[in-house]
Amino acid sequence: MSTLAEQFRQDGFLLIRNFLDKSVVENIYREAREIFAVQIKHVTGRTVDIDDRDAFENAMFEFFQKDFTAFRNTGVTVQHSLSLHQFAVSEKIVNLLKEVGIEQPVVGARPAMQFNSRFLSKDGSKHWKLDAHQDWRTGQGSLDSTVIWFPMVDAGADLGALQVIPRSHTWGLLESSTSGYQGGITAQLNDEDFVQTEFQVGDLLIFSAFLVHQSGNNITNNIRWSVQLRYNNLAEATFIERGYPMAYIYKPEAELVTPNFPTVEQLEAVFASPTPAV
Ligand SMILES: O=C(O)CCC(=O)C(=O)O
Ligand SMILES: [Fe+2]
Repeated sequence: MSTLAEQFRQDGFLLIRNFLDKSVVENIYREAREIFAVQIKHVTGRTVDIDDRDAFENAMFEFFQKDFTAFRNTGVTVQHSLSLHQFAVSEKIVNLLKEVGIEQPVVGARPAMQFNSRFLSKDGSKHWKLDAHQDWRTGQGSLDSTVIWFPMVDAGADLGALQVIPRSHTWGLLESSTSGYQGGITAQLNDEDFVQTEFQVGDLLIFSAFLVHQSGNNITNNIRWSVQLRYNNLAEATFIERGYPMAYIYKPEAELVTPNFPTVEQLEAVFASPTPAV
């Protein structure tokens, strides 16, 4: 057995240095900011330089304050970006999954991105970071279900990079206050068992969906931009036996999001010209 797979099975995670092409990460990060910039302009009236980190992130905070619904929807839209999805099924990632023993990977959930900052939380709530949890509880996929996590900016303890408990993937599914993302493990955990991970752009963390982990504490004024990818193994026996359960529920809104929209005139305008103005 390869040593990489051995170490992964033993520790429940691997932090692989300089694994990702920086330009690929930068591209996903850039597309995310470009998408946000459109709504920042729309909501705040500001044209922001996406390469001026502090100015851009201050505009993010202002956008969050001014229109929480648009902010949340834009955050979800960012998770649908083409660069992120392309990356999530890229050869590099698929090969890594196979290398750690996921023989037949399948996407477990939509690729996700997080924008962690206390300035992106309502009423001083803790909702911008996640308490100790195991991703398996939300995904409920194959027993070797695997998560990939990496920041798109250099991230250490101050920016609140992920904290993990090595080898906790063998502890079983721990009691938790909810199967959703808010709340967390209610079983007794020792703070000192958590290891603070630290990343340069290009480093990647891959871990078992049973590994206990939590968000670090971002004490900076910047946003911790990170990506989470989840996979199951189609070849894993209990996953087959359980009929490939899919616990992530993905469904349309029951009501029209924008009442009385669109008008016939708006549609006519869209379809009128053979070369629509962009
Ligand atoms: O990025 C984080 O701080 C936590 C992410 C995480 O654990 C998750 O999305 O399941
Ligand atoms: Fe998680």
